[in-house]
Amino acid sequence: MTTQAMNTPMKATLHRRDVVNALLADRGDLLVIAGLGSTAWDISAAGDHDLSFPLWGAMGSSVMIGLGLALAKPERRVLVITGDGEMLMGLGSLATVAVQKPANLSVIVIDNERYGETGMQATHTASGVDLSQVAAGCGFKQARLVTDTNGVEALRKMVHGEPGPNFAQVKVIAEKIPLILPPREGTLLKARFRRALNGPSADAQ
Ligand SMILES: Cc1ncc(C[n+]2csc(CCOP(=O)(O)OP(=O)(O)O)c2C)c(N)n1
Ligand SMILES: [Mg+2]
Repeated sequence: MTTQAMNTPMKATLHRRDVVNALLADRGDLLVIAGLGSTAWDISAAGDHDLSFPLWGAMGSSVMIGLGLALAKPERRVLVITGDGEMLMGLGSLATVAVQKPANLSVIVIDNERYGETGMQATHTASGVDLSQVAAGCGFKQARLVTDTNGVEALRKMVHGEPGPNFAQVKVIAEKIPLILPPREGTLLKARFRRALNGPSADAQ
């Protein structure tokens, strides 16, 4: 288990769109779930994709959805990208993932220390709650705190190949950026994801 403790407050330097673009470059057949709000816009800005499932609601559930997918498709790599607010709402899911031990699942929290989507109110990570330590304490195989581009590059390797469950909290600048919306319709998002994953026969299910 590797952890990097955050002992002193630091000023974030990473831009969230750069982080997500880097993480999703050459994504191959990676399955991607995004939490509601800004991370859903971020993965859309990186390029809408049939194997992306951006949540429009269900706050606090992204990790559980990723866990179900990872258990159902153990031969595929699964990435959950979500916000600190969304993660804080579903903290218990980290314990469940650690108990289930899906080796193919990575969870990456884009941590702007704000509920960005609803007006930049401070979240508990702004007061020092360290999500990577929570994940480590639950029993994730890896739990990292990432603050620079080298760390982001290393995450690509983690997401695509390193045995998990893996967790990373990436500190990003709290900035308002243009919305890039994915398709709005849940039925469409579900159907295209299932078809891309399971082939045309998925339509009948
Ligand atoms: C149950 C529930 N509570 C509150 C909201 C309103 N809401 C939508 S997005 C969001 C903030 C998300 O913050 P975070 O996950 O940190 O994402 P950010 O936009 O900061 O990247 C909130 C409070 C909601 N959609 N559902
Ligand atoms: Mg946030």
